[in-house]
Amino acid sequence: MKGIKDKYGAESMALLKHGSPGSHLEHLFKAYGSDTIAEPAYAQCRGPRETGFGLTFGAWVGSPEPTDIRDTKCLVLIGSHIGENMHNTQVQEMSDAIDNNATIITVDPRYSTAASKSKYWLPIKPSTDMALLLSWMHVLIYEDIYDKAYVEQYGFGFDELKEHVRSYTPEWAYGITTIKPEEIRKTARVMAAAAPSVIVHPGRHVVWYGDDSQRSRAIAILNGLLGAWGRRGGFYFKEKIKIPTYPHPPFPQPKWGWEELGEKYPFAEMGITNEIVQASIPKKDQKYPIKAWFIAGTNLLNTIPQHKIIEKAIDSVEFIVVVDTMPMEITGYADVVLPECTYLERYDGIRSATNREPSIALRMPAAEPRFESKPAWWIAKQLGERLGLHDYFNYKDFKEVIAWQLKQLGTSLEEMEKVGVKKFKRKSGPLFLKEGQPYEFATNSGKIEFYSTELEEKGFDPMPIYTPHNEPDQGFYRLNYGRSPMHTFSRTVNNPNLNDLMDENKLWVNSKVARIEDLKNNQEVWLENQDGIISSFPIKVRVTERIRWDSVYMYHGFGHSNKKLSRAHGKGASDTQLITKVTIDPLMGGTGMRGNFVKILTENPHKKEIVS
Ligand SMILES: Nc1nc2c(c(=O)[nH]1)N[C@H]1C(S)=C(S)[C@@H](COP(=O)(O)OP(=O)(O)OC[C@H]3O[C@@H](n4cnc5c(=O)[nH]c(N)nc54)[C@H](O)[C@@H]3O)O[C@H]1N2
Ligand SMILES: Nc1nc2c(c(=O)[nH]1)N[C@H]1C(S)=C(S)[C@@H](COP(=O)(O)OP(=O)(O)OC[C@H]3O[C@@H](n4cnc5c(=O)[nH]c(N)nc54)[C@H](O)[C@@H]3O)O[C@H]1N2
Ligand SMILES: [Mo]
Repeated sequence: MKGIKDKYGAESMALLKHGSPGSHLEHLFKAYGSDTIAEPAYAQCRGPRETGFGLTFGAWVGSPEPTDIRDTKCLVLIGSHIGENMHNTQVQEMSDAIDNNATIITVDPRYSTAASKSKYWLPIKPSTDMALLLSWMHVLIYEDIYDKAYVEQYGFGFDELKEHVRSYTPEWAYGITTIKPEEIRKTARVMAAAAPSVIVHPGRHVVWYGDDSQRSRAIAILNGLLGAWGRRGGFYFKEKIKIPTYPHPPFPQPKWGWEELGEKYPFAEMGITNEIVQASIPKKDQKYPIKAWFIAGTNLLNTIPQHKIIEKAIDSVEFIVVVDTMPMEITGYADVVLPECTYLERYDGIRSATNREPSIALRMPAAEPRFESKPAWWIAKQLGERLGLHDYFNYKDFKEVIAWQLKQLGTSLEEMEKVGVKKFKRKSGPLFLKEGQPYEFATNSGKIEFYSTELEEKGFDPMPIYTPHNEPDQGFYRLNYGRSPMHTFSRTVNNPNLNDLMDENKLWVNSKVARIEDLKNNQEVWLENQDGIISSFPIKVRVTERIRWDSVYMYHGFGHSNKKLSRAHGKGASDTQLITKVTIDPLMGGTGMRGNFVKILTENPHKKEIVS
């Protein structure tokens, strides 16, 4: 790290991180002089939705989502498969909503678990959601069933929106989405009848087709028309406790960092992982060259699409450090692996959550770290001291930092070790708007922007438009993927208990496709994508009516190639390996990953290579 700093400047060392270890290393990096930091939870996850909601309501959705699912009368899920996507609070609140007879509308080309709990399942043709969203707006506006008082008081640009969606009739959308016009009208009326206790859910993993910020804006606009933001059963005003910063000298000011790397994308508000990867491949006259990577808690090869580019970047950088809890694909590329102990064996930063009531939570060790593993805070501190940054790590044990912070918050380590989670009283005011209450949104106009002044200023469509996306060629199916309820991304497949529950993913194939391709249940197949990339390992077929015939589906996170993962190695296929094409969101740089197509191979394509 010293060498990189002396030779190229600290900015040339990038931190790619996710989760708790990331915050300790972020502290180290800022002290060291680098703000070249990014995490996949932005450009591979929820970035576009924050842009879309930010431009409309002047506020990020944020995490956890301030959705009042518990009290909603109508929940609309657009490719958000809560129940398989195990965001616990949302799953629990959704089951409360089901008990309360809330209407659930699920838009998904797949009959997800959420779809099975829904009154309306709209099996949309993949990639066409924008058409449905625009025609829902059309129905709400032209049937005069939107929340007029709310729109009049808080909305900006309604007349422009009304004109904009005039031609987006349900009949128009039918031809694109395959959803019948009467279904579109009926579901729009159901939403309007429930309003304002209705949630058109923002989703979470929303990097799909490249126009994702705009699709998220369409979702935000619908919520605005229904008067759902700041209303019971819609979205509540969240509140969070600010954790005081443990005293340290000010950080040095880097010459460039994540912002400059993402300067092509005017609405990027966090580091873009794929831009860091690109900047690590040397080019002529490079303004922001990256020479080394520090990776903590993110398995890049299963996380960021376009393996070829990542591998080229890995070959180009001079030095790679990986902090991980176990041997993964990424640890195989490291010059140095620093083994972290697991979350059950360490203290971490205090978690402060946005909820109806703000709360903090303590992570503390239940057991001693094993072998040579250490907590990330210890790793960061040891490195910091060797880099001459003692003043930024002015404590013996991170426990002292936590104890100090908790004291400032009027509690103590002793109390938190007993209670684990502590709620605080709200200070920011009520959860919801009162009837007619004046309210200023943090947008240019101070209102909910149906017409975005910021997008107009920067030369983008001020209101979302429908753009057709690529379609599979003959013999190819769209590669669709999502969460396994038993697993977290690619990180838990080797865990013995979770591996017992699910040890491989399967390829969901519609029975019509199975007939055409002559496939049987549990038959092993290989997949070849539009760029000729073939899955390293076979995947078993699951014949089902629960997926449309134009796509196939698999759980993300399987098909591990590191042999040290004794249970996970070679089990199932990796969706990431087959995602070689991305469509970048021009607003914030997210990688749209759902424009990849595969054909199904029944003969082992790798066998031939071995024989010859
Ligand atoms: N068990 C478990 N839960 C998790 C996670 C985990 O790893 N494991 N990860 C968490 C994280 S970080 C995230 S971001 C969330 C992600 O969770 P979500 O945002 O809910 O889900 P995705 O995985 O993006 O979406 C998968 C769904 O989108 C559907 N879909 C695919 N294409 C289209 C389309 O064109 N239109 C529509 N309408 N639907 C489509 C798929 O059929 C599938 O049902 O899950 C969180 N929860
Ligand atoms: N193809 C495809 N790509 C995706 C997605 C998808 O659905 N499909 N989903 C995207 C989304 S929504 C997200 S949020 C990202 C998530 O992306 P990542 O967070 O990178 O997900 P994982 O692949 O689980 O990699 C996590 C790594 O952290 C390690 N790890 C686990 N716990 C700890 C710990 O306590 N300390 C340390 N130091 N390491 C730990 C694991 O061993 C593993 O190597 O992936 C994105 N990428
Ligand atoms: Mo995510």
